[in-house]
Amino acid sequence: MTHSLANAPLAALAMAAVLLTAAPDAARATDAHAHAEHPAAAASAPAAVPIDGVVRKVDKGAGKLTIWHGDVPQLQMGPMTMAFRVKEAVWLDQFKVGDKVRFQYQRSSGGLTITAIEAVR
Ligand SMILES: [Cu+2]
Repeated sequence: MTHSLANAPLAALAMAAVLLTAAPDAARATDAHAHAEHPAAAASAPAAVPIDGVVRKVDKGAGKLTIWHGDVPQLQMGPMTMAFRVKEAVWLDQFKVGDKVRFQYQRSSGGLTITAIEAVR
């Protein structure tokens, strides 16, 4: 069967390509958290980790909430302030500067988007 012989190297090449593409993300995930670029760990894993934070800014024009959060070991993040898009625009009205919140976010090509958020007392 010449077919299987010809296909085997192709499959190997495809596998290598997948590994090569995946490698940079995997490498970055082990890096210490850099403030400028959010950790790849948050991108590759569905960010279902609830994060406690405090609203620092509400930007209705940009449709963004800026939130400070403390240490999040699961996402390899130390305390920092981050700006997020919001899944529901109404959240920009519901939350104000100084509110304590618990939220979850996802990373996509459009940036970081809060997918769930609730007030915390
Ligand atoms: Cu962060």
